[in-house]
Amino acid sequence: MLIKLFILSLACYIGESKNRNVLLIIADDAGFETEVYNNSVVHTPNLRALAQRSLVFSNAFTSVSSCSPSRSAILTGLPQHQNGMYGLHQGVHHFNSFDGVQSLPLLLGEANIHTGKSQSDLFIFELSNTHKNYFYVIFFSLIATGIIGKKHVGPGSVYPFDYAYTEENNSVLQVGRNITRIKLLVRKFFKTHKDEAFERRQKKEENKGDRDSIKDEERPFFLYVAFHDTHRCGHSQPQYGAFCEKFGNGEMGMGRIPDWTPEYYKPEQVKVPPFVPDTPTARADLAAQYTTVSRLDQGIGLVLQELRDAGYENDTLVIYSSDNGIPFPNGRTNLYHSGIAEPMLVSSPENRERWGDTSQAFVSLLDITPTILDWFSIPYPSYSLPGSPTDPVHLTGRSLLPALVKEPSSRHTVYGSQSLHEVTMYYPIRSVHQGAYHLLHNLHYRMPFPIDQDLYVSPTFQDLLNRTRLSQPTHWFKSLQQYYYRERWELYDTRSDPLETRNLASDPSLSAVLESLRQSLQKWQWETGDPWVCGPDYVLEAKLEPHCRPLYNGL
Ligand SMILES: [Ca+2]
Repeated sequence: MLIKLFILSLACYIGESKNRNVLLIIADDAGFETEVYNNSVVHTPNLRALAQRSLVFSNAFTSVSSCSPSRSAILTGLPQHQNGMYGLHQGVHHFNSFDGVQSLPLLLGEANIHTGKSQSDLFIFELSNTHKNYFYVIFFSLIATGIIGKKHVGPGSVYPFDYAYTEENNSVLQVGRNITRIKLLVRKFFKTHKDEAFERRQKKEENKGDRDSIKDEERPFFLYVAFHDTHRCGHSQPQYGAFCEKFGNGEMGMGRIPDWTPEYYKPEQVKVPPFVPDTPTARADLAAQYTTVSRLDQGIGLVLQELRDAGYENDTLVIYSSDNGIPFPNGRTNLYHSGIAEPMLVSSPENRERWGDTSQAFVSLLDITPTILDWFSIPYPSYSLPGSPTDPVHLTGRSLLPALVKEPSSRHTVYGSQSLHEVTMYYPIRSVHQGAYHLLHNLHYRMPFPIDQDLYVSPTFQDLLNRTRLSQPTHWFKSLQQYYYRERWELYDTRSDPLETRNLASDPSLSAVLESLRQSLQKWQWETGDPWVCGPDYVLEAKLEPHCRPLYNGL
């Protein structure tokens, strides 16, 4: 009888949620290998279906081309130099955001406090014993937060989630690549969410006896599904192939992911991005990546089906993007276009006007936090951080919600900021991309550009190294020497030169453009409390009135 009642109550919830929810799906190192961005080879029907319900951004960029820094920027709206996550979080790299950072999960989790809506989310019940009544006050955050997959940020106090299945308490392969497990974890999140609402409704009925006051006990939710696909895996689990494309494919020793139908591609089929060497080795590498894309795409399909089955599809803002460029030379860890351009789909059930459209607006992953706060109508709090202790932090990103209604006319600029990837990879770069022009400032340009361990052992990079060493044709658009040693200022006209091969920084006809971009970049650096704002030829004296003092070091 009780079970029947429970099922009946749950059934009542399905389809009647009145909340606004968010599902944020972030892929790992994924790029434009999808039908959504006109790759006609790789088969991604689930992303294509999501795109039909989304505004598709063709000029979306990460502010930093490295995992943890990018994930921290996604979850805080602050660039890495401002939130403190200068490099990778795990192992010896050991980077963390500043303790005082007000991240998205923190703001959503404490939304009752910040919005003053505590009355909607606090209930009191009393238990009597023989002597006196005890009053228990139970606080629930206004918005339930969940993470499934790769977290890769810290400290835990800055990035708290109510429901967490990540590499911190599970195998990252299981929670980030096993799409059946991910599906079941999403299902469990929704069930836990509904069960909690059911319990709250019951408690209110028991303790208040006022049926009219029982409205919607279900909290809104923010669910962050962070796939580990399509990251490489030759560095960490080489037994599963260069992209873990064999993990769970059913072959001997690979295990089997029941919901995954692997799709295989021949090296001669793949579309080689123009910044990747066109060699048999790189093609085989890309074919493996495509197989992993099929797992990501099918995983996204499963997650969206769970959302639909739980009755949330028409109440949930869905955002899909990736954290950084694809793990090929000139991609991840670079602020070149190939390292920062990201897929970005935003699907709002409330704004269907532009479903299936493409936006040319320049948008940033720094816009994700303001977008989600806007969706939940939560204001950004006033506080300061170590980079600018006397100035309150403000978000330089902007909500994407207005773009879902009308193509914006004022989005032409995005900024980039990279400091490290691995702890040994110090190579600070700042950049601004405005309309056709992309300006990069390589602060320590006299050092060789560093290479991460994961890329180093990749088939494509090993092939490039060997061909260079043996003086064979590399079939790459630049030499390794050019890749390692860069000019201090790089200015590209990305419309006439999308591959960014002709540095126009010393072109006298563009001196006004260069100066204007330098000023914009520096203004953003000051606004975001960038400790690198004066480098490499000046020193930031930050006390009292922060300003740059000259070093006379000849730069
Ligand atoms: Ca990544």
